[in-house]
Amino acid sequence: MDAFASLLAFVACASAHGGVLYYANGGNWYDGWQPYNTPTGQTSIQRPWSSYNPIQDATDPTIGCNDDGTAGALQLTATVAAGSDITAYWNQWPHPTGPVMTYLADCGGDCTSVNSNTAKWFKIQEAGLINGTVASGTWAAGVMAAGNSSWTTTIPATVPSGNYLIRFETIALHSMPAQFYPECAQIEITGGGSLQPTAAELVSLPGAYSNTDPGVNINLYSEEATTETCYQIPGPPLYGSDDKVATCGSTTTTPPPPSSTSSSGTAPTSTGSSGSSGGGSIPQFGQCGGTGWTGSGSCASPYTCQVQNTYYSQCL
Ligand SMILES: *[C@@H]1O[C@H](CO)[C@@H](O)[C@H](O)[C@H]1NC(C)=O
Ligand SMILES: *[C@@H]1O[C@H](CO)[C@@H](O)[C@H](O)[C@H]1NC(C)=O
Ligand SMILES: [Cu+2]
Repeated sequence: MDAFASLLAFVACASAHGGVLYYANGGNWYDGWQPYNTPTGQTSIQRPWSSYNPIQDATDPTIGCNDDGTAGALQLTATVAAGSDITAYWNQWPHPTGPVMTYLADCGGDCTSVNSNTAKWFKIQEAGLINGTVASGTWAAGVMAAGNSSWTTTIPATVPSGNYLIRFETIALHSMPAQFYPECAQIEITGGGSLQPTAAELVSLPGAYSNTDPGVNINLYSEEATTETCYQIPGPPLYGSDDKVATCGSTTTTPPPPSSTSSSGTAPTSTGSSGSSGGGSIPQFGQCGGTGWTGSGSCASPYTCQVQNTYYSQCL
């Protein structure tokens, strides 16, 4: 291949993958990291990342934040209210098949000195197969691609205030091995609650995923995929959840059984209008209920408020 052809191949390859370029929260707009500009002088809330290319090993040392784990030279931190929405804007997202997840890790102080490979992560949002079959259904990554290549997550109102790394991730399943696209930013959460993640909810990255996880080692073109409607999202149980919830399309998302012991008598302050139909304004994947949730309204049509766990209901 001559130099020009290999340059073309490089450009085509780069444009076929991606990463987060901007964030928005509470009316503020934050530049992300620009991997193909010089790092010198770049200020961003995002942790520097070097490549649009995917990570294709679930145990890769860069799977935490698509980097060596360290902060940028001029690293910024965004102040984000608990209970507010934060949106990550990716480049034109080309891979519509796979889950989207969001994690937090408490830095225990300023995140800038924290290596993400030593962080303990908990998952605050996840969406996998939205409807249909593994072979031909709609996936969260497809919703992201169709939604201006952006993904919005509500910072749970129950999360304690403090400095956190936030990690948006999508896993592209169109080829094998699966392609991981993790992206991290530094935030300070204010006005938070008092619900610490449990030991079972806290994981390391690398550590939380294995190449044999059913949600990682998956062939979308197999015979079974044409009838399979469940997909097991990799990683730990969702924050506030006692059990892992399989996503089998929105119609079969099953809430964990009510636990009289874990709620210790305190009824959730709001559970949203579980199962009731749209008409409101909360978008797909937006929070619509759960302990400590103080928002109002109902899901935008055609979504319904589905209980994920005691602490979190979302519009699906
Ligand atoms: C599947 O979900 C997508 C995204 O929410 C939606 O646009 C589509 O109409 C749904 N398809 C079916 C068959 O329900
Ligand atoms: C779509 O995303 C871009 C950033 O990639 C942003 O500048 C633009 O405002 C977004 N458009 C809408 C309608 O949200
Ligand atoms: Cu790609």
